[in-house]
Amino acid sequence: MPEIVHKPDAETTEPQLQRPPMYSVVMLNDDFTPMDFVVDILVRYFHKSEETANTLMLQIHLQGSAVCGVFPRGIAETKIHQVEAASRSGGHPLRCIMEREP
Ligand code: NFA
Repeated sequence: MPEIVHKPDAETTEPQLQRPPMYSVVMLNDDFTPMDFVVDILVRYFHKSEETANTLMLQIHLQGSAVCGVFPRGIAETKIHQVEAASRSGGHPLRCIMEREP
């Protein structure tokens, strides 16, 4: 009976030299967006607990900005779009930027 010898797949034998570039989504403070609205955004789009969202919102308020999450480029772009679309719908100027990680 002929023996079937499986050749290992390239992806399991080749060293992985590159990871996808990652981007921080940074939320910016402003003087107008209500604190409760920011907390709701952090819970809905960044999956923070109510308590973590409150702490993060205060950090943005007091320090000017904070990282809400780190994602591959397409996911980071989508988060920013979702946050800004929800904010404009609510009549608020809340903004996020993305920063490439080292
Ligand atoms: N600075 C805003 C206020 O006093 C609250 C805020 C927090 C806005 C975080 C944007 C980001 N209502």
